[in-house]
Amino acid sequence: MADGDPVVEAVFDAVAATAPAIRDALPGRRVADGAENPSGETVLAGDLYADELLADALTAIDGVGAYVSEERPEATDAGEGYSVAIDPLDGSSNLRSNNAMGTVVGVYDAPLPATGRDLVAAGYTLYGPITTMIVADASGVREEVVERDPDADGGVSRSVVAEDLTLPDDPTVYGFGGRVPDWTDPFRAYAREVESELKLRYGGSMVGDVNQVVTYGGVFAYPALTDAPEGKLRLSFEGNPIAYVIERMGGASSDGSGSILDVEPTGLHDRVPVYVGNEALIERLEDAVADD
Ligand code: AFP
Repeated sequence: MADGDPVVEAVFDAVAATAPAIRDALPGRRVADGAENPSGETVLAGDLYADELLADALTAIDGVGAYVSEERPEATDAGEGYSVAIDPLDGSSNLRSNNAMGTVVGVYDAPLPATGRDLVAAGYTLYGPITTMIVADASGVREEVVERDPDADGGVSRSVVAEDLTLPDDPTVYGFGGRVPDWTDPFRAYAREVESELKLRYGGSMVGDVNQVVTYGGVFAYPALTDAPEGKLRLSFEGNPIAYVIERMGGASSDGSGSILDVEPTGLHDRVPVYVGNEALIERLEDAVADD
C-alpha cells in the first residue's frame, strides 16, 4: 500500500473501525422506524444507527471539514478540510431479507454539492459473508478484509487481499435495477443484447451488485426510468463514489451521455442514472440511449 494522504487514510480507518459495530447492530434493527430520509424513503433504524456512528467517527478527524450523509438534509460542519459523503447503509431494504448491504464513502476536496472530479478518494464497505472494503485513491484501488481485533488499533485488523485492482478484461456479469416496464425502450433493447452475452447477478444493493462487476467484470446499471428520468441513485453519495472506483479500475461510468464524474449537481440529494462497468459495455450503452 503506497503512503497516501493522511486524512484519506484516517477516513478509511474510521469507516473500517465502525464496520463491526454496524454489523453487530443489524439483527436488532430489521424494522422501519417510520422516519423518512431527505429523498422521501422510509428509513430503517439500521440506517440511522450507522449514520450516527459514522458521523461521530468522521467529524472527529482533523482535516475533515464536513460530514454529509444520505440520511441528513444538510451537511454537518466539522471544521476545515475535506467533505466526506456517506451512504451509511446502502441497500438497507435488504436487511429484512438478510442480503448484502454496505457503506459508501466519497472524500471530496470541495464543499458539497460538487462534481465527482473533486473526489480525492472513494470506496465502500461490503457487509457480506465477510466484511470487505474497497479503497480507491491516488495510488490505485485495493480490496481489504476487515475483521474485529481487540488488540489492533481501532479494534479492527485490515488485511490487503488485492492491490492495483483492474476490471477483468473478459466481462461476465450484469445487474440492472428498477422494473422492466419502467425502463425506456432504448435501455430495454440494450438489456436484451446484454442478457444474451452475460450472466444476471442482481441482489438489490448497489454495493453488492457493483462488487460483482468489480470481481468478474461486466455492467451495473440503475437506469433512467420513464417516470423518473434521473433514476434512483444519489449522485453525491452513490453515483460519484462508485464511478470513481470503477474509473480508477480502468472501467467507465456514464449518466447516459458522459462520465458521471462530470455531472454538475444542483443540490446535495440529486439523483442520477448510473451505468458503470467495462468500457466497451458502457460505450454501447451510450450509443443505445443517445437519443433517449
Ligand atoms: P435502499 O438503501 O433503500 O435499500 O436502496 C438501495 C438502493 O438505493 C441501491 O443500493 C440499489 O441499487 C437500489 O436501491 C435497488 O433498487 P430496486 O429495488 O428498485 O432495484
